[in-house]
Amino acid sequence: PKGKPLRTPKVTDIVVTPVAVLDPPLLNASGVHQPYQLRAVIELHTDTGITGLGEAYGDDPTLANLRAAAPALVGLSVFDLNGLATRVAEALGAVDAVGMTDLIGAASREKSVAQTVGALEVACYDAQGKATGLRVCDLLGGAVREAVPFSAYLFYRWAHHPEGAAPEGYPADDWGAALDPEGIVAQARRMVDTYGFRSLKLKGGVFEPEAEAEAIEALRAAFPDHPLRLDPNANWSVETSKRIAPRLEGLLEYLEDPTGGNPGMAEVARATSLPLATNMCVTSFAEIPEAAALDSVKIVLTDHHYWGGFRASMRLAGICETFGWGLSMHSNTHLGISLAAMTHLAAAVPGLTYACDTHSPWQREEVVRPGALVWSEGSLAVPQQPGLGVELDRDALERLHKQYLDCGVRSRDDRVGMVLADPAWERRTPRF
Ligand code: GKR
Ligand code: MG
Repeated sequence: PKGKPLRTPKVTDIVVTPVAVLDPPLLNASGVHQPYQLRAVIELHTDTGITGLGEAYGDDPTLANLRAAAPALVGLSVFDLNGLATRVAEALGAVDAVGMTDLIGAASREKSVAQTVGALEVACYDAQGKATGLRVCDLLGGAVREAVPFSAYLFYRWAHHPEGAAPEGYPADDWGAALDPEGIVAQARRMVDTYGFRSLKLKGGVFEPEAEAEAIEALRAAFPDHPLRLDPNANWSVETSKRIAPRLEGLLEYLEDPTGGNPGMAEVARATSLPLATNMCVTSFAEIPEAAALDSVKIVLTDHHYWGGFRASMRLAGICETFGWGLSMHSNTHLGISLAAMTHLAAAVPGLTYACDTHSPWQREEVVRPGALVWSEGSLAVPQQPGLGVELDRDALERLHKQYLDCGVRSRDDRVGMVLADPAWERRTPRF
């Protein structure tokens, strides 16, 4: 009835279910993707019967942090996000710094707390939306765009996982290998034809930088009007970056993390007119002052999974605006709950003007029911249902959890497959 105050849902229980999903052998600076990627599905139950959904990494340290924080949230209103942050920080106390991958900067205690807050905050927002009938993007201040553009995430890759990496009968996908410019152009063609992507991002740091520059030139010839990006994941030295960057000028909308650390990035920035972007040297608020002082980057990639959630990403957006930096969005292998979260966030941040990254085209398994996230012209329309607008597929959750139990993978380690393929392989930072 009119005037009746909203009964704010309070947390009664949080269930964290790890799942494993099939993943192809995508190559990067750290090695090669394992046959299974791990994710955690979060169900935040409340005393009104509403359940909020969230998704996080599914490696052991992330699960441990989520499970350590969960009991401290019982009784918390899903609208009390400051309370959420305080309770998680207290519950995690002297938590160790954990990093899922060395491709998103150094691990720190601050980031471990931020990752845990971020995962649980998404579930709180989903519950808020379900309680109020509003979409998450509306709770975040309103959609400034109803269609969110994403980029095609191109990877050098093998057709199959190396022998010994995957169990017998493991189903390969039908993308085949992509190990040279022709392979990358063919991959891009399929992505563009299937999804309608505009921006094309090549994951680099795998082969000699000259070979990767050739792939970018081949993409430019095949797609004269598509914005291009290259991301060597800091696998180039400063000298190599300074040698290669001029060749890429006029070809890229941005060069992402050619080299590691703000001082090195600043030196490269002084040597090229290319704007430098990062999800490696600015990955927490603590790293911003150095980047600003050194003028190391022009674009920062946000990611609600490790920046600390939607509100932290919006704070980052404000800081980027202050410094005149652009904002883009980083991705790791993810499922539909995270894709919905990324879409709502990108819809609600005016300054997020670059197409967001997504690993979606590489994903063959899903935990949400189909229909909520539909690709059109490289974009996703923001789901219309309250909250995140996605529904959990319980059968899929059960199946993917069983796959988790059976597969034996408990943390991300891209070295494993690489060493199986080449026992002499070593991670070197930078390699080139
Ligand atoms: O999935 O291999 C991958 C990516 O390399 C990922 O781990 C990175 O964190 O996408 C990321 C990036 O932009 O650096
Ligand atoms: Mg990157």
